[in-house]
Amino acid sequence: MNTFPPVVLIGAPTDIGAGHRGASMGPEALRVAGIAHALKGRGLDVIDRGNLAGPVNPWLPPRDGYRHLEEVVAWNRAVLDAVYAELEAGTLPILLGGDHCLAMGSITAVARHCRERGKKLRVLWLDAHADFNTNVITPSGNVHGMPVACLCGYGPAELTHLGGASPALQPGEIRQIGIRSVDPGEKKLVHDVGLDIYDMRYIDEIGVSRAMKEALEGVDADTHLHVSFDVDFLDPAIAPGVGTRVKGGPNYREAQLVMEMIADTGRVGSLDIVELNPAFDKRNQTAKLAVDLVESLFGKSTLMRD
Ligand code: 4U7
Ligand code: MN
Ligand code: MN
Ligand code: MN
Repeated sequence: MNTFPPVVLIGAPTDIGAGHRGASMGPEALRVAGIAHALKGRGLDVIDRGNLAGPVNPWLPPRDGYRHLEEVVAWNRAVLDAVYAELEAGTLPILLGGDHCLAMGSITAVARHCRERGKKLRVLWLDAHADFNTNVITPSGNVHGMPVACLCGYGPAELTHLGGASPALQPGEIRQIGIRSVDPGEKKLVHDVGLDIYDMRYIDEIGVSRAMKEALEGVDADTHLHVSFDVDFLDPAIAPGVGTRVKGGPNYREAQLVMEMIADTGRVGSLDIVELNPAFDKRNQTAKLAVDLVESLFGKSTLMRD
């Protein structure tokens, strides 16, 4: 028997923060890959709320180190309101992105919810990238490379104060897993901030199992676990459908083990699935893989282990 509340799918079809077009097709690709059916197969109640609306992508060059800042803010406000409403209603929101800038809205909502309920928050950031750039150090101006920095209070007021108070998140509340691409300025900033990063070198040395045990340390009955799953976390050999491929990511079994160990905590309260880009995919294989992994995240496993 699962102990999950009803899960709610919220599509955010935009690539407003990305450097390639196409993540806007992510929500539909995940639906076509059968995400609702798969979750129902886990015994969950699933409600698909359809897609949020927001500004079109004007596809302009960066201004003051940000591309499309105004549109990024509009999309994140919509995400924040939608995710917060679900948490208030006691459901488990799954954000179908969309690019990773949208995690600012979802995590700001989750953080506000946790503060109000006196719950502990732990964010697991599964990604090839640290997403800790600012407008000064960014090599691209793309805001999907900045959400963690903004959540921790480093960024423009429009984004750092999305939910009112800033920072939305303390660096100590987040664990990054699978990281293997960090830009030069970003490297110094994550070091200075003291971000807890389980990069691929560390995972290679100690293995997924030990790394995940460490990343999940301190998660207890009072903890809300938010998983922000950037699909480029996965090795591009198994997940080509992303805009920013970085070789040397987790293989199929390693990724499954990550999800299975998160599931074992029983504390998953919200999820982002972002950066899926069907324009780069082959026969929707990356979307299907993401759905397969999400099944594990919600407790699918080969054997009964309790
Ligand atoms: B994603 C990058 F320079 N760091 O800032 C940047 F390598 O959400 C990539 O993790 C950011 O996919 C990738 O543009 C953002 C680049
Ligand atoms: Mn990312
Ligand atoms: Mn990434
Ligand atoms: Mn990306």
